Amino acid sequence: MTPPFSRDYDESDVRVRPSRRGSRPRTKDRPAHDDARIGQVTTVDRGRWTCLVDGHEVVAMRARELGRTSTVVGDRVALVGDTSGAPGTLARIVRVEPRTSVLRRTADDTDPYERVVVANADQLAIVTALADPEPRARMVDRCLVAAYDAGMTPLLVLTKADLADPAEFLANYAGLDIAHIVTRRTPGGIDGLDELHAALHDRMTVLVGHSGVGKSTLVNALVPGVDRATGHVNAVTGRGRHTSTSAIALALPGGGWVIDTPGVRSFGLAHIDPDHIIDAFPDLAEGTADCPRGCSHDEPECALDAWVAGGHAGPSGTVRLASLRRLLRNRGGSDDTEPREPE
Ligand SMILES: Nc1nc2c(ncn2[C@@H]2O[C@H](COP(=O)(O)OP(=O)(O)OP(=O)(O)O)[C@@H](O)[C@H]2O)c(=O)[nH]1
Ligand SMILES: [Mg+2]
Repeated sequence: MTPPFSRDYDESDVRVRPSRRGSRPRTKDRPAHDDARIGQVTTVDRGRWTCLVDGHEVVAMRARELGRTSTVVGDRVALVGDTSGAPGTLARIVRVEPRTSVLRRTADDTDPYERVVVANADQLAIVTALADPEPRARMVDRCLVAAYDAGMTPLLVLTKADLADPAEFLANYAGLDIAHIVTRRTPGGIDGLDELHAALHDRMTVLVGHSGVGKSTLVNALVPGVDRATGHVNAVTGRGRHTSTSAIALALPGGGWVIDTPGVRSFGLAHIDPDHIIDAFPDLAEGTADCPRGCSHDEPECALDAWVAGGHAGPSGTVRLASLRRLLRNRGGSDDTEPREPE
């Protein structure tokens, strides 16, 4: 139970009771909140939303009038009430501004309940350790699908190159135009940070990946003064410990945002439209004009084979088509991509 708390009432608490025969739907009676201040949600914890408003943190609750719309990290929100951010104060979120992107995932592919992980991010950094835990191409593929579906730019971040060579794993992505960065721990810190800083500059980037791949370690190195907890990977099972439990957006010193998220077991992808994925392959998308209606693009009648054979997609067309089909296939099916316990 949340303890009751007192707060000042203001004009936004006034509710107009619609008459029984009134024709105006109740939702139209909402106050306009012209006095609201705009903030950005940086983290959510037990029914409290922390928002950054003009450079200071304001803790807020959601107003009842928001109904069932979710409010997640990255959302831009309108706040009323006490927005001073002074200790013990609580503002109210009365509106969620239109989102430029939403990253969704489900617990698994059959889960009808989609969760919005983060709003308004424009880059998805898929963080994968080259060892400890072992890299999983299937997990990366599924994150790529989620990025394409959300209209976000994917970025591959391969960590722990001090433990294994990246070449073999990178070969899986040769056919895709995905930027990648390799980082490794050295006695002096983390190598590859300058490249990572450059790739994140002025963007809103969300880090996703299995537990233990080093997301929080990177965030600690990128943002001065931040001290996210990091956890060891179990030597026997190869699993991380799910150290981070909530997402947090942190401002990067040179401009831009990085969002650390808790490790996920898998990236469930219910309800993804194959055409969204194909749109991310402009050299191939054009070739689907001759496909039969409702083509899965992974069947004998698919026009893409002829398109590629005709050289329309350039010399790397064959590899790219194979990569596209792998993504389309990995969209469905069961998914337990996290390392399994030894039998
Ligand atoms: N050898 C090596 N270890 C690393 C590297 N980066 C991180 N680690 C270690 O990997 C372990 C897990 O790191 P975290 O940063 O907690 O991983 P995370 O992805 O945030 O994990 P969750 O919060 O559980 O999702 C820690 O013991 C880190 O010290 C690296 O480049 N090389
Ligand atoms: Mg973490």
